[in-house]
Amino acid sequence: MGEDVTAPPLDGQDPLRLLPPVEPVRLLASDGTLHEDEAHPVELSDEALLAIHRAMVLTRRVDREAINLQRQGQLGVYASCLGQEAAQVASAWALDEADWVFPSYRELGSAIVRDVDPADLLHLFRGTWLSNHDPYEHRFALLSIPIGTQALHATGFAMGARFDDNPVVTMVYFGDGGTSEGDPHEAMTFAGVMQAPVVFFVQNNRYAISVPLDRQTAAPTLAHKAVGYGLPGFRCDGNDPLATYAVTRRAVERARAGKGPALIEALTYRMEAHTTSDDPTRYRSKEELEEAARTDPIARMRNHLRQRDLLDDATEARFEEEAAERARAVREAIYDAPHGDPLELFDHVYLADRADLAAQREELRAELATRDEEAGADGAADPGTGDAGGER
Ligand SMILES: Cc1ncc(C[n+]2csc(CCOP(=O)(O)OP(=O)(O)O)c2C)c(N)n1
Repeated sequence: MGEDVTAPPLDGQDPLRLLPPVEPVRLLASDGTLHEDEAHPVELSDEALLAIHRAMVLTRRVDREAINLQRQGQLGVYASCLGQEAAQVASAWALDEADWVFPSYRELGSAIVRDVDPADLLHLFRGTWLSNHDPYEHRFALLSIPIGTQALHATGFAMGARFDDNPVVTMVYFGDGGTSEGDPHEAMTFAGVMQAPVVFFVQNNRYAISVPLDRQTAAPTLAHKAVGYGLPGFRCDGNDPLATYAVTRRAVERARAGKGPALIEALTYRMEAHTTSDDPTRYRSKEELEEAARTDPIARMRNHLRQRDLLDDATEARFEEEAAERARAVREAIYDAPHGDPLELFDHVYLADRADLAAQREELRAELATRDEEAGADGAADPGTGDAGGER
């Protein structure tokens, strides 16, 4: 009692230093013109700029192929990243090779930057396996479907690295909806207290399935939430690859220098459905979509590279052809890929056996045996149909 409750924090620093400017950092106008900003230097070579564009083109082409594969019954479901290519590719580009990425289910673009074979990720959506890539080889963790859980993994990993004096930074992706979940809240609280070298990268794509941002939070912006955890908040135009890179690189560098975690809000737009199971026409208008198409990140980067004479017709055609070739390879790897034994699911949950899991395993085994018997009785089993839902 009697204490001045308005006293500044004990370290005497002004807490307002953590507040993000409300205007997001934007360096490329939608026609591709660069407006340089001394506070956000881009520092990317011409080769790197072209490589970022190439990765975005590749992401878009493979994303389209994944949707097609789902439509043909080869994937159970797929979560498209159409429109979010810059947010994903440019942010992943800001990491060093030894740094780690903790993705949600939508980060095809970041996976491509980490050289993960997209087909390896799509096995999860087919239900053949949990994912095929080696997380250690690519420093890219397995996709996380439960919203926001990966924020805890990234924070724990970053704390571990810090205890080991290993200069690794982790970056975790989650959506605007994820900011309402408990796990990112706990992760950011912990990261702030422990000064873990983790960058929380929120792709604000305006929707959590059908829930728009204004039904998600009453905060002025998502980046403002950072202050409550003692983290600096940053905002960038997530459809501007140069701004996204510059802002993320700064956050990564300060984390590596021991200055602690940060929260970045990248403003973007999910141009496809939430997943292939969703019908977005029920909650957003054609006009809104047309407006969003005008901020297309790939068109913006293409215009920029054209303006600087870094991209010509031949290079563009080569990027498109390479992307088509990769999409063909993904199709070949996924089409009719044999499903594993569903019972293997239980083998990788805990190191030691557990009675509850053993009971669930037995329940599934019995159910599958009954299904096989029924299928055998009416001759309906046809493992060659390619139906990802029915086939095991
Ligand atoms: C813990 C948990 N609750 C609910 C769901 C169902 N669910 C899947 S995606 C989603 C919305 C997520 O929205 P957002 O975090 O904005 O990410 P986006 O899908 O837009 O990339 C929900 C509620 C889930 N996967 N996990």
